[in-house]
Amino acid sequence: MFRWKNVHGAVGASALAALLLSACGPQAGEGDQTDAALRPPGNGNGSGSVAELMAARNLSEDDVRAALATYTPSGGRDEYLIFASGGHSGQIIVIGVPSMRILKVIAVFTPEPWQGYGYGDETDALLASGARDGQPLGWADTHHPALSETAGDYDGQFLFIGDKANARVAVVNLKDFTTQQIVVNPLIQSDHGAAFVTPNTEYVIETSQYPAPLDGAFAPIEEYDEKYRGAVTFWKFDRAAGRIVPEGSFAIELPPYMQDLADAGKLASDGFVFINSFNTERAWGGVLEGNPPLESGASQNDMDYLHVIDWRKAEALVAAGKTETVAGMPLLRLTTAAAEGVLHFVPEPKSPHGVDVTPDGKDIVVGGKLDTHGTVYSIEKVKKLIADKNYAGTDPYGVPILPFEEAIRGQVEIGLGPLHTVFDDKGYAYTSVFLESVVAKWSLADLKVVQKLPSHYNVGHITAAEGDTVSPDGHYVVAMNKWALDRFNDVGPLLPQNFQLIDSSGDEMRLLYDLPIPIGEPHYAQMIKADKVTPIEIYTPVGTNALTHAVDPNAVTGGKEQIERREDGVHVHMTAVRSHFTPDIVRVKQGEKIHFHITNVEQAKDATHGFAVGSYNLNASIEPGEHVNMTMIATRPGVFPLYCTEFCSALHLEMAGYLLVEPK
Ligand code: K7E
Ligand code: CUA
Repeated sequence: MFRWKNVHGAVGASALAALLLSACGPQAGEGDQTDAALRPPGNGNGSGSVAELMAARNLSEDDVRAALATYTPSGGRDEYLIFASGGHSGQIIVIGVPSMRILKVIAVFTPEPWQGYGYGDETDALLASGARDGQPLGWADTHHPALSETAGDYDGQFLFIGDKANARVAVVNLKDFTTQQIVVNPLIQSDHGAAFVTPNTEYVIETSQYPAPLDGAFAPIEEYDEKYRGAVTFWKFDRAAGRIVPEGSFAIELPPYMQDLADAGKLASDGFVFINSFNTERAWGGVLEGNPPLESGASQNDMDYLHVIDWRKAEALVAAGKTETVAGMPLLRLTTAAAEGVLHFVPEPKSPHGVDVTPDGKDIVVGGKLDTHGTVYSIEKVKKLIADKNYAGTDPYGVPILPFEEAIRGQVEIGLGPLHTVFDDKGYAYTSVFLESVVAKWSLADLKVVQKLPSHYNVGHITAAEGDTVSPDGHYVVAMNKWALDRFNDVGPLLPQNFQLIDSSGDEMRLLYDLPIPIGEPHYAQMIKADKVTPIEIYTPVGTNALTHAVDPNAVTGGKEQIERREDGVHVHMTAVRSHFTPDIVRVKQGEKIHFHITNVEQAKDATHGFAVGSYNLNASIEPGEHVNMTMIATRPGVFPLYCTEFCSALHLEMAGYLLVEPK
């Protein structure tokens, strides 16, 4: 009846488990627990026996088993961390596994008030650096986070994420979980195959989605075939500096197909990048003009093209100066890429979506979307076809096409709408099947499905423990569901997304937990062993700027606080410590510019202070040892309380002062 060995987390020997085994008989509730039957744990039931609690809440043994596999006592730590895209919020969500507790929201492309992100000089400038052609952007459509890798393994140092709507990529430092950089791609107007990294994080890959003229210029849509293009950008990453270096980056021009997801080869396929495409029909809509809508125009062909890119060869051509500079970016032209063997196509069934390289790098799995198969390409075969120049033809842009049948190892019949695939340590792949709302587990060796687990509902991406590395852990899979329907209390017409934690350690997948995500649609996430990430606990030395990770030139030490009038305005050199600001009274004249330089001089973990001036949109979060700079112009006269916004001590409410703006 029980299969404790399938439950990850070693609960079998616990006293609670023993009690459960003795206390409860067989239960009916296999599989889904319907919400209508659940009763809250209150009403004194929590003090009864486990059997009584189960009966009172109508919990099955499966429910209790799942609870034991995820419950993390107070003070307990999680074994894995998920870094999930925050979708439309433009942020990143950090989630502990197996508890599924949300641990942090990392502010990336949008302001985050609690962290004071977007309310001070440095983070204002960082967000402003993400403007496109001077247009400030108030949101992002974040899709794919990518952890930095060393030798194909997550190394826990950096995190990257792409913004589909505005073709941007951001760099997050996992030393303090803060965003360091936003780069705007000058060549393309939207991206999707972003961010993905090469096995040693030499490059962060960003591929366009919707074709447009590459120089950002206008061209009539009727000139789509001639003037519209896609591109893949290889952003050079300088690990020591923790920054993308635009000067060392390059791009490759691609035909005006809609390039979709990307993955970097590793081990056997090291040196390659694979990018899916759809709309090789080059349809562009125009429903009022007598054209078919894009969705049908783009779905005519039985095959689209998997792009196989030899990035080391491209790198060598760039070094040899075989590029043109377009929009400030060295660009390898399509004709050069095709002629020099940088770019090859392999047909792929019909409007594919996910492309995922297996842990050994030998196979590339493509999800069919409008096909029921997962197609498994063999890099060995692909390499041989390329070496032999064994082509089935060329596309209209002269790109050689490899013969489909000779490039694949086989196909696996998965179901309706396979999208994304992740891997475990036992030779299994897990594919999200959108239309069928299941996670399909299949064997890489014989390409046979062994189990389908219902998801709730419409699973999009899927992530696995260390799943994109050369050595996945195999413990957990998370289905990232687009629809939640009947899973949670109703909260109006816009429902949360639903992350479902699945135990994948045993022979059969088991559903453990549902986590609603209420801030956007997180397309993708990566899951890393928690002990690989070793963030700092406080900023040291005192006065460190979180953006530069160096002592700020304006850092203030105790005893050196002062208010100084300079040519460029009033400089307030301030310290924060439990429970006062020094200075606490700031007197200025209407119209003066004020520069606040505030150092939290504390070195105690978690001793954060906030700093706010109401009515002036000033808001900082100053972590222990951190220094922030904020600028304002005292346009309106009056008396403005300034105060600490974090309940930092018993005398937190007294951690306050005044900004006095005297009328002219
Ligand atoms: Cu499938 Cu942007 Cu990876 Cu959405 S994408 S799910
Ligand atoms: Cu410092 Cu409240």
